[in-house]
Amino acid sequence: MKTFHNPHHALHQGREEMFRGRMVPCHEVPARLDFVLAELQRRPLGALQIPEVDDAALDTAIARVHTPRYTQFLAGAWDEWVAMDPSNAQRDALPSVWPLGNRNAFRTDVLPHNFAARLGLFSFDSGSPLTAGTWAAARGGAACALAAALDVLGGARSAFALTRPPGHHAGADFFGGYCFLNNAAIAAQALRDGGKQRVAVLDVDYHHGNGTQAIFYERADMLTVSIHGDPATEYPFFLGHADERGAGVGEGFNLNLPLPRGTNFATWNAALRQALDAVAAFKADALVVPMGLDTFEGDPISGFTLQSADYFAVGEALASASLPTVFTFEGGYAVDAVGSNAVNLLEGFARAV
Ligand code: SP5
Ligand code: ZN
Repeated sequence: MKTFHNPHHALHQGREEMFRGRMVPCHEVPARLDFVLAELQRRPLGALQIPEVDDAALDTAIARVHTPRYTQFLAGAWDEWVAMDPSNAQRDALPSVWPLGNRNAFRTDVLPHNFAARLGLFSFDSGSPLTAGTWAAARGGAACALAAALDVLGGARSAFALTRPPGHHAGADFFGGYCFLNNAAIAAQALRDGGKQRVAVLDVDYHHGNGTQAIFYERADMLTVSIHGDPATEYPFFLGHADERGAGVGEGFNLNLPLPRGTNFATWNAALRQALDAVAAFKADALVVPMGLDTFEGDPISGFTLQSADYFAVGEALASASLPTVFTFEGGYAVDAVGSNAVNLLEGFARAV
Protein backbone atom coordinates (compact mmCIF):
# COMPACT_ATOMS: atom_id res chain seq x y z
CA MET A 1 0.00 0.00 0.00
CA LYS A 2 1.44 3.34 -1.05
CA THR A 3 1.11 6.34 1.22
CA PHE A 4 0.71 9.74 -0.36
CA HIS A 5 1.63 12.28 2.30
CA ASN A 6 1.12 16.01 2.24
CA PRO A 7 4.38 17.97 2.32
CA HIS A 8 2.46 21.18 3.04
CA HIS A 9 0.42 19.93 6.00
CA ALA A 10 2.32 21.90 8.65
CA LEU A 11 1.46 25.16 6.89
CA HIS A 12 -1.91 24.70 8.57
CA GLN A 13 -1.22 25.22 12.22
CA GLY A 14 -4.10 26.61 14.22
CA ARG A 15 -3.31 28.27 17.50
CA GLU A 16 -6.53 28.01 19.52
CA GLU A 17 -10.13 26.84 19.17
CA MET A 18 -13.19 28.09 21.02
CA PHE A 19 -14.37 25.72 23.74
CA ARG A 20 -16.96 26.54 26.41
CA GLY A 21 -16.45 30.27 26.26
CA ARG A 22 -12.69 30.27 26.20
CA MET A 23 -9.90 29.66 23.76
CA VAL A 24 -8.04 26.36 24.23
CA PRO A 25 -5.03 25.00 22.30
CA CYS A 26 -5.99 23.29 19.04
CA HIS A 27 -6.32 19.52 19.18
CA GLU A 28 -5.66 19.13 15.49
CA VAL A 29 -1.87 19.68 15.41
CA PRO A 30 0.89 18.97 12.85
CA ALA A 31 2.54 16.38 15.13
CA ARG A 32 -0.40 14.05 14.49
CA LEU A 33 0.71 13.46 10.92
CA ASP A 34 4.40 13.36 11.85
CA PHE A 35 3.69 10.48 14.25
CA VAL A 36 1.88 8.49 11.56
CA LEU A 37 4.68 9.09 9.09
CA ALA A 38 7.31 8.07 11.66
CA GLU A 39 5.41 4.86 12.42
CA LEU A 40 5.15 4.07 8.70
CA GLN A 41 8.92 4.49 8.47
CA ARG A 42 9.34 2.04 11.38
CA ARG A 43 6.78 -0.45 10.05
CA PRO A 44 6.70 0.04 6.28
CA LEU A 45 3.59 -0.95 4.35
CA GLY A 46 4.78 0.34 0.98
CA ALA A 47 6.28 3.41 -0.65
CA LEU A 48 5.93 6.75 1.13
CA GLN A 49 5.62 9.45 -1.45
CA ILE A 50 4.55 12.99 -2.12
CA PRO A 51 1.62 13.23 -4.58
CA GLU A 52 2.49 14.27 -8.10
CA VAL A 53 -0.72 15.38 -9.70
CA ASP A 54 -1.35 17.80 -12.49
CA ASP A 55 -2.47 21.23 -11.21
CA ALA A 56 -5.42 21.45 -13.58
CA ALA A 57 -6.51 17.89 -12.74
CA LEU A 58 -6.37 18.79 -9.05
CA ASP A 59 -8.48 21.91 -9.57
CA THR A 60 -11.01 19.79 -11.44
CA ALA A 61 -11.09 17.12 -8.72
CA ILE A 62 -11.69 19.78 -6.05
CA ALA A 63 -14.36 21.47 -8.18
CA ARG A 64 -16.21 18.14 -8.56
CA VAL A 65 -16.95 18.34 -4.83
CA HIS A 66 -16.70 21.98 -3.72
CA THR A 67 -18.40 25.11 -5.08
CA PRO A 68 -16.41 27.81 -6.88
CA ARG A 69 -17.43 30.57 -4.49
CA TYR A 70 -16.24 28.49 -1.52
CA THR A 71 -12.85 27.54 -2.97
CA GLN A 72 -12.31 31.11 -4.17
CA PHE A 73 -13.04 32.31 -0.66
CA LEU A 74 -10.67 29.79 0.95
CA ALA A 75 -7.88 30.51 -1.51
CA GLY A 76 -7.94 34.23 -0.77
CA ALA A 77 -9.17 34.29 2.83
CA TRP A 78 -5.82 34.73 4.57
CA ASP A 79 -4.81 37.68 2.37
CA GLU A 80 -8.15 39.33 3.00
CA TRP A 81 -7.82 38.76 6.73
CA VAL A 82 -4.40 40.39 6.85
CA ALA A 83 -5.48 43.21 4.52
CA MET A 84 -8.20 44.18 7.04
CA ASP A 85 -5.51 44.83 9.66
CA PRO A 86 -1.82 43.96 9.29
CA SER A 87 -1.68 42.83 12.93
CA ASN A 88 -4.15 40.05 12.01
CA ALA A 89 -1.10 38.20 10.66
CA GLN A 90 -0.39 37.22 14.28
CA ARG A 91 -3.90 35.82 14.81
CA ASP A 92 -5.94 33.07 13.19
CA ALA A 93 -9.29 33.88 11.62
CA LEU A 94 -12.28 32.38 13.44
CA PRO A 95 -15.92 32.88 12.52
CA SER A 96 -18.30 34.49 14.98
CA VAL A 97 -21.51 35.04 13.03
CA TRP A 98 -23.54 32.52 10.99
CA PRO A 99 -26.54 32.78 8.66
CA LEU A 100 -28.39 29.63 9.87
CA GLY A 101 -28.67 28.57 6.25
CA ASN A 102 -31.41 25.98 6.37
CA ARG A 103 -34.14 27.64 8.42
CA ASN A 104 -34.85 30.58 6.12
CA ALA A 105 -33.87 33.05 8.80
CA PHE A 106 -31.09 34.64 6.76
CA ARG A 107 -30.04 34.68 3.13
CA THR A 108 -27.13 32.55 1.99
CA ASP A 109 -27.44 33.31 -1.72
CA VAL A 110 -26.04 36.84 -1.50
CA LEU A 111 -22.27 36.90 -1.03
CA PRO A 112 -21.41 39.55 1.58
CA HIS A 113 -18.50 41.96 1.06
CA ASN A 114 -17.69 41.86 4.75
CA PHE A 115 -14.98 39.28 5.50
CA ALA A 116 -16.36 38.17 8.89
CA ALA A 117 -19.71 37.60 7.23
CA ARG A 118 -18.18 35.43 4.53
CA LEU A 119 -16.15 33.53 7.13
CA GLY A 120 -19.44 32.71 8.83
CA LEU A 121 -21.28 31.96 5.59
CA PHE A 122 -18.71 29.30 4.71
CA SER A 123 -18.35 27.61 8.12
CA PHE A 124 -20.33 25.99 10.90
CA ASP A 125 -18.20 26.21 14.03
CA SER A 126 -15.67 28.31 15.92
CA GLY A 127 -13.26 25.44 16.46
CA SER A 128 -11.59 25.49 13.06
CA PRO A 129 -9.10 28.35 12.77
CA LEU A 130 -8.21 29.51 9.30
CA THR A 131 -4.46 30.22 9.22
CA ALA A 132 -1.82 31.58 6.85
CA GLY A 133 -1.19 28.16 5.29
CA THR A 134 -4.65 26.62 5.50
CA TRP A 135 -5.37 26.79 1.79
CA ALA A 136 -1.94 25.46 0.77
CA ALA A 137 -2.22 22.61 3.25
CA ALA A 138 -5.80 21.74 2.31
CA ARG A 139 -4.99 21.82 -1.40
CA GLY A 140 -1.96 19.60 -0.78
CA GLY A 141 -4.29 17.21 1.02
CA ALA A 142 -6.70 17.10 -1.89
CA ALA A 143 -3.69 16.21 -4.05
CA CYS A 144 -3.00 13.24 -1.73
CA ALA A 145 -6.63 12.11 -2.03
CA LEU A 146 -6.55 12.40 -5.82
CA ALA A 147 -3.19 10.60 -6.07
CA ALA A 148 -4.48 7.78 -3.86
CA ALA A 149 -7.62 7.44 -6.01
CA LEU A 150 -5.57 7.41 -9.20
CA ASP A 151 -3.26 4.76 -7.75
CA VAL A 152 -6.25 2.54 -7.01
CA LEU A 153 -7.73 3.25 -10.45
CA GLY A 154 -4.39 2.11 -11.85
CA GLY A 155 -4.86 -1.25 -10.18
CA ALA A 156 -3.49 -0.89 -6.67
CA ARG A 157 -5.50 -2.81 -4.05
CA SER A 158 -5.27 0.12 -1.65
CA ALA A 159 -3.69 3.51 -1.08
CA PHE A 160 -3.44 5.88 1.87
CA ALA A 161 -3.89 9.66 1.69
CA LEU A 162 -1.98 10.84 4.76
CA THR A 163 -2.88 14.45 5.20
CA ARG A 164 -4.14 17.10 7.52
CA PRO A 165 -6.18 19.19 8.03
CA PRO A 166 -8.74 16.37 7.92
CA GLY A 167 -11.72 16.50 5.58
CA HIS A 168 -14.90 14.61 6.46
CA HIS A 169 -16.74 17.50 8.17
CA ALA A 170 -16.23 19.85 5.20
CA GLY A 171 -19.22 20.20 2.90
CA ALA A 172 -19.48 21.43 -0.67
CA ASP A 173 -19.33 25.03 0.55
CA PHE A 174 -18.36 25.06 4.20
CA PHE A 175 -15.56 24.27 6.63
CA GLY A 176 -15.78 23.14 10.25
CA GLY A 177 -14.69 20.34 12.56
CA TYR A 178 -11.04 21.12 11.67
CA CYS A 179 -11.84 20.30 8.01
CA PHE A 180 -11.64 22.52 4.90
CA LEU A 181 -11.62 20.30 1.80
CA ASN A 182 -13.34 16.91 1.94
CA ASN A 183 -10.51 14.58 0.97
CA ALA A 184 -12.65 11.43 1.21
CA ALA A 185 -15.34 12.91 -1.05
CA ILE A 186 -12.69 14.08 -3.51
CA ALA A 187 -11.23 10.56 -3.62
CA ALA A 188 -14.68 8.97 -3.98
CA GLN A 189 -15.67 11.29 -6.82
CA ALA A 190 -12.30 10.75 -8.53
CA LEU A 191 -12.92 6.99 -8.35
CA ARG A 192 -16.34 7.51 -9.99
CA ASP A 193 -14.87 9.78 -12.65
CA GLY A 194 -12.14 7.23 -13.30
CA GLY A 195 -14.68 4.52 -14.13
CA LYS A 196 -15.80 2.95 -10.86
CA GLN A 197 -19.59 2.75 -11.13
CA ARG A 198 -20.55 2.47 -7.48
CA VAL A 199 -18.40 3.83 -4.68
CA ALA A 200 -18.98 3.26 -0.98
CA VAL A 201 -17.65 5.52 1.77
CA LEU A 202 -17.35 3.86 5.19
CA ASP A 203 -16.46 6.48 7.78
CA VAL A 204 -14.95 5.10 11.00
CA ASP A 205 -14.05 8.42 12.66
CA TYR A 206 -15.61 9.01 16.10
CA HIS A 207 -17.52 11.98 14.71
CA HIS A 208 -20.25 11.72 12.10
CA GLY A 209 -18.97 12.49 8.60
CA ASN A 210 -21.54 15.21 8.02
CA GLY A 211 -19.71 16.81 5.09
CA THR A 212 -19.43 13.61 3.11
CA GLN A 213 -23.03 12.67 3.85
CA ALA A 214 -24.29 16.08 2.70
CA ILE A 215 -22.18 16.04 -0.48
CA PHE A 216 -23.54 12.65 -1.61
CA TYR A 217 -26.99 12.73 0.03
CA GLU A 218 -28.94 12.75 -3.23
CA ARG A 219 -26.74 10.27 -5.07
CA ALA A 220 -27.55 6.62 -5.80
CA ASP A 221 -24.04 5.90 -7.14
CA MET A 222 -22.38 6.75 -3.82
CA LEU A 223 -23.22 4.87 -0.63
CA THR A 224 -22.27 6.76 2.52
CA VAL A 225 -22.05 4.86 5.81
CA SER A 226 -20.83 6.30 9.11
CA ILE A 227 -20.26 4.73 12.55
CA HIS A 228 -19.99 7.47 15.15
CA GLY A 229 -20.88 8.91 18.52
CA ASP A 230 -24.62 9.63 18.76
CA PRO A 231 -25.15 13.23 17.63
CA ALA A 232 -27.70 13.67 20.41
CA THR A 233 -24.67 14.13 22.67
CA GLU A 234 -21.64 14.19 20.35
CA TYR A 235 -20.17 16.62 17.81
CA PRO A 236 -21.25 17.60 15.11
CA PHE A 237 -24.69 17.35 16.83
CA PHE A 238 -26.86 18.47 13.91
CA LEU A 239 -26.45 15.50 11.57
CA GLY A 240 -25.73 11.79 11.89
CA HIS A 241 -29.02 10.38 13.17
CA ALA A 242 -30.19 6.90 12.18
CA ASP A 243 -33.24 8.21 10.32
CA GLU A 244 -31.14 10.02 7.69
CA ARG A 245 -31.38 7.62 4.76
CA GLY A 246 -30.65 9.82 1.74
CA ALA A 247 -33.00 11.89 -0.42
CA GLY A 248 -34.45 11.79 -3.93
CA VAL A 249 -32.74 9.12 -6.03
CA GLY A 250 -30.28 8.87 -3.13
CA GLU A 251 -32.92 7.57 -0.75
CA GLY A 252 -31.62 4.38 0.82
CA PHE A 253 -28.00 5.23 0.02
CA ASN A 254 -26.98 6.74 3.35
CA LEU A 255 -26.63 4.70 6.53
CA ASN A 256 -25.87 6.15 9.94
CA LEU A 257 -24.90 3.90 12.83
CA PRO A 258 -24.79 6.18 15.89
CA LEU A 259 -23.52 4.61 19.13
CA PRO A 260 -23.63 5.98 22.66
CA ARG A 261 -20.64 7.54 24.36
CA GLY A 262 -18.76 4.80 26.21
CA THR A 263 -19.26 2.16 23.48
CA ASN A 264 -16.62 -0.60 23.58
CA PHE A 265 -14.97 -2.50 20.74
CA ALA A 266 -17.37 -5.47 20.81
CA THR A 267 -20.37 -3.23 20.20
CA TRP A 268 -18.49 -0.99 17.77
CA ASN A 269 -17.34 -4.06 15.83
CA ALA A 270 -20.92 -5.29 15.50
CA ALA A 271 -21.76 -1.93 13.89
CA LEU A 272 -18.78 -2.37 11.56
CA ARG A 273 -20.19 -5.74 10.45
CA GLN A 274 -23.52 -4.07 9.75
CA ALA A 275 -21.75 -1.32 7.79
CA LEU A 276 -19.84 -3.91 5.74
CA ASP A 277 -23.07 -5.79 5.03
CA ALA A 278 -24.52 -2.56 3.62
CA VAL A 279 -21.43 -2.04 1.46
CA ALA A 280 -21.74 -5.61 0.15
CA ALA A 281 -25.47 -5.22 -0.54
CA PHE A 282 -24.72 -2.03 -2.47
CA LYS A 283 -22.32 -4.00 -4.70
CA ALA A 284 -19.71 -1.29 -4.50
CA ASP A 285 -16.74 -1.54 -6.81
CA ALA A 286 -14.52 0.73 -4.75
CA LEU A 287 -14.34 1.78 -1.11
CA VAL A 288 -13.18 4.96 0.61
CA VAL A 289 -12.47 4.82 4.34
CA PRO A 290 -12.27 8.15 6.17
CA MET A 291 -9.97 6.82 8.87
CA GLY A 292 -10.34 8.57 12.19
CA LEU A 293 -8.46 7.12 15.15
CA ASP A 294 -10.44 9.15 17.68
CA THR A 295 -12.44 6.02 18.62
CA PHE A 296 -9.38 5.21 20.79
CA GLU A 297 -9.95 5.00 24.52
CA GLY A 298 -7.25 7.59 25.17
CA ASP A 299 -8.66 10.20 22.81
CA PRO A 300 -9.01 13.52 24.66
CA ILE A 301 -12.17 14.72 22.90
CA SER A 302 -14.05 11.49 22.19
CA GLY A 303 -15.94 8.77 24.07
CA PHE A 304 -15.43 5.23 22.70
CA THR A 305 -13.04 2.74 24.28
CA LEU A 306 -11.20 1.00 21.43
CA GLN A 307 -7.72 -0.26 22.33
CA SER A 308 -4.63 0.00 20.13
CA ALA A 309 -4.66 -3.73 19.33
CA ASP A 310 -8.31 -3.51 18.18
CA TYR A 311 -7.26 -1.50 15.13
CA PHE A 312 -5.61 -4.60 13.58
CA ALA A 313 -9.04 -6.26 13.63
CA VAL A 314 -10.67 -3.14 12.15
CA GLY A 315 -8.23 -3.21 9.24
CA GLU A 316 -8.76 -6.92 8.74
CA ALA A 317 -12.54 -6.49 8.68
CA LEU A 318 -12.26 -3.67 6.14
CA ALA A 319 -10.11 -5.90 3.93
CA SER A 320 -12.87 -8.51 3.96
CA ALA A 321 -14.94 -6.21 1.72
CA SER A 322 -12.47 -7.26 -1.01
CA LEU A 323 -12.62 -3.85 -2.69
CA PRO A 324 -10.05 -1.43 -4.04
CA THR A 325 -9.74 0.90 -1.06
CA VAL A 326 -8.59 4.45 -0.44
CA PHE A 327 -7.93 5.48 3.16
CA THR A 328 -7.94 9.15 4.16
CA PHE A 329 -6.51 10.32 7.48
CA GLU A 330 -9.17 12.06 9.57
CA GLY A 331 -9.33 12.53 13.37
CA GLY A 332 -7.35 11.07 16.27
CA TYR A 333 -6.08 13.42 18.96
CA ALA A 334 -4.21 11.15 21.35
CA VAL A 335 -1.10 12.33 19.55
CA ASP A 336 1.37 9.82 21.06
CA ALA A 337 -0.84 6.89 20.03
CA VAL A 338 -2.23 8.08 16.71
CA GLY A 339 0.73 6.77 14.70
CA SER A 340 0.60 3.24 16.07
CA ASN A 341 -3.21 3.13 15.96
CA ALA A 342 -3.28 4.25 12.32
CA VAL A 343 -0.57 1.84 11.24
CA ASN A 344 -2.16 -1.01 13.21
CA LEU A 345 -5.35 -0.51 11.19
CA LEU A 346 -3.52 -0.28 7.86
CA GLU A 347 -1.28 -3.26 8.71
CA GLY A 348 -4.34 -5.31 9.71
CA PHE A 349 -5.79 -4.49 6.29
CA ALA A 350 -2.57 -5.18 4.39
CA ARG A 351 -1.96 -8.52 6.10
CA ALA A 352 -5.48 -9.68 5.24
CA VAL A 353 -5.41 -8.94 1.51
C1 SP5 B 1 -11.99 15.46 12.07
C2 SP5 B 1 -12.48 15.51 13.50
O1 SP5 B 1 -12.30 14.55 14.23
N1 SP5 B 1 -13.06 16.64 13.91
C3 SP5 B 1 -13.57 16.76 15.23
C4 SP5 B 1 -13.99 18.14 15.55
C5 SP5 B 1 -14.44 18.25 16.97
N2 SP5 B 1 -14.59 19.60 17.36
C6 SP5 B 1 -15.23 19.82 18.65
C7 SP5 B 1 -14.27 19.50 19.73
C8 SP5 B 1 -14.79 19.73 21.11
C9 SP5 B 1 -13.58 19.75 21.98
N3 SP5 B 1 -13.86 19.44 23.31
C10 SP5 B 1 -12.67 19.68 24.09
C11 SP5 B 1 -12.68 19.02 25.39
C12 SP5 B 1 -11.33 19.24 25.97
N4 SP5 B 1 -11.21 18.91 27.32
ZN1 ZN C 1 -13.34 12.90 14.61
